[in-house]
Amino acid sequence: MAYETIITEVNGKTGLIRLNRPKALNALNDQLMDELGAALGAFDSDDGIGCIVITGSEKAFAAGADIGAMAKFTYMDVFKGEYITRNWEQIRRVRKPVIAAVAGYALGGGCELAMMCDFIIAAETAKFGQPEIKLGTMPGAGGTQRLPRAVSKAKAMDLCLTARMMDAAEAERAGLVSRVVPADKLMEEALAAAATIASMSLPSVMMIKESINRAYETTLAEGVQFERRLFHSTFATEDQKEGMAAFVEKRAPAFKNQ
Ligand code: CO8
Repeated sequence: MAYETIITEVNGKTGLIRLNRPKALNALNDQLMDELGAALGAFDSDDGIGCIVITGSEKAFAAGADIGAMAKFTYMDVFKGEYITRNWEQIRRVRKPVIAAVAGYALGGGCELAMMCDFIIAAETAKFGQPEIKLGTMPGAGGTQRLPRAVSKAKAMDLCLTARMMDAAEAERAGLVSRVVPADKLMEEALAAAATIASMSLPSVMMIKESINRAYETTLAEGVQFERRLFHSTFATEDQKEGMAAFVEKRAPAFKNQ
């Protein structure tokens, strides 16, 4: 499929998606979200891919939903048409890990998109914020829900109510991003992390992602039980036999993703 608002490439076993609306700082419109959903779905069902990276440009991961496109919408337009939300669920359905490599602005829907990924690696230039309040609206793709889970209620309130931006160092201290790297090392670092993940046993990778995400949806006792059942099921895989045999034999494992 030919895309107009994103660029996709395959880097070893990593599927790379670059948001590409540079003149609008990668503002997220329906076309971009549809193409992003299609690209994620294609990489997720490609046996040759073990991890996915989403990135933007040096200046912006994404500066939010496209304000120009939204400006004139009525309540019924957004309610009935499911403006921009229609393909967001596709991101949550991806079963392989998705890393957000963020440089520059990740604002509004851009911050929400980054938070829907499994973890965020940030360049020192990254700036995160939920400035929708300045537009007379509010976050609509998880900002008021995922941000407090990631950074605490206090910081989420501060960011959503004042619209101030948080730099990469503050985002790392707050737990929103897993690592901060120099801007010129961002893609190297993100692709190396993705390659490491893609070298592991894919069934284990998918089960770990599913299990960590379950922690946000259930009680501790239920979550631990869920984890235990998945842990047990890894003993039905060839990769568990191979991984443990390789350790005992002091050699590198050769996983078959089975
Ligand atoms: N939408 C559309 N166009 C944008 C957006 C945007 N979100 N952000 C920037 N642009 C455009 C600008 O209009 C400008 O275009 P042009 O050159 O044609 O005038 C171009 O990108 C460059 O932007 P600036 O000249 O403003 O660049 P600066 O470096 O001066 O400023 C900022 C950069 C600070 C990022 C500034 O552009 C800005 O504040 N942008 C808006 C940020 C914002 O408010 N984001 C939240 C949007 S609302 C939202 O995301 C709701 C999500 C809901 C999800 C789903 C709901 C159902």
